[in-house]
Amino acid sequence: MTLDQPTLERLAEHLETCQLQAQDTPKITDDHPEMDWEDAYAVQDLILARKRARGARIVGYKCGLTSHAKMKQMGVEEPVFGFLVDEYAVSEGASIRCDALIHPKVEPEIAFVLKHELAGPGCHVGAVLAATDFVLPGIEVIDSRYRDFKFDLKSVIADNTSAARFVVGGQACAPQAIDLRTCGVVLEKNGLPVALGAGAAVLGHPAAAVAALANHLGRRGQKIPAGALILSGGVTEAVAVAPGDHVCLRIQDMGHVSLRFV
Ligand code: OOG
Ligand code: MG
Repeated sequence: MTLDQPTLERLAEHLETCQLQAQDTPKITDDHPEMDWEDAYAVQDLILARKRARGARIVGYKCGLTSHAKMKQMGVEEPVFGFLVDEYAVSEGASIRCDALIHPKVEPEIAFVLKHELAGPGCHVGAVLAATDFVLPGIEVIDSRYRDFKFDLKSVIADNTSAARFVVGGQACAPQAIDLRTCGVVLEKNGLPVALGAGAAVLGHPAAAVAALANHLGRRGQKIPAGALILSGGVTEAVAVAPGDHVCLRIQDMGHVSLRFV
């Protein structure tokens, strides 16, 4: 840790206020170049603490920058992890107000729901599949609080990895019933396919992203609890959306889920 507690708390307040007021900010490492990884996750934890103090409930976790398409799009090389709270969840087919967001983008993801807890270190794809109750399609709406989505890894971790909204839906499937590597992923905007991929784009197998999350939490003395929902990371690059857009994610053998932006 290089930053003191008052600075960490000030940064958490600043980033969460930017989220709640839909205002952008320069990346925080501009003013704090000495910030380290622990500081970055400490700011994220303090944002979660602020939300919990107002009654928010944690519903799960997200993995980010787990595909080459996303790493290339954002110019970074390592996965990052964030939390999901109930205020981010929207229902299938919901209309999302763009005026509550800065510059939203959508990502096609495979969501996991666990029936057993997962603990790292040493968590692997097999352990994830054994602990998974079902998988289902999920659209993540990301909205970096940083101007023009320009950030480095530490800044984006502090900003809870751009988390803003998510929806899951379609067909819940047992993980053994589907080949999560070869399943086709089609993201449509206004009826046209705008991004295409397959599950293997995410670290070779989306369950590997969940294992990486369990190992990350294990290093911090935490586990993924039973019942948690995990977004395993965008399969393709993220696609910008604007009022009037309708977005539909189709995943082979897993049905579809959609959202509207107003
Ligand atoms: C960071 C969040 C990335 C994903 O699925 O890769 C992410 C960002 O690109 O703003 O959620
Ligand atoms: Mg994502």
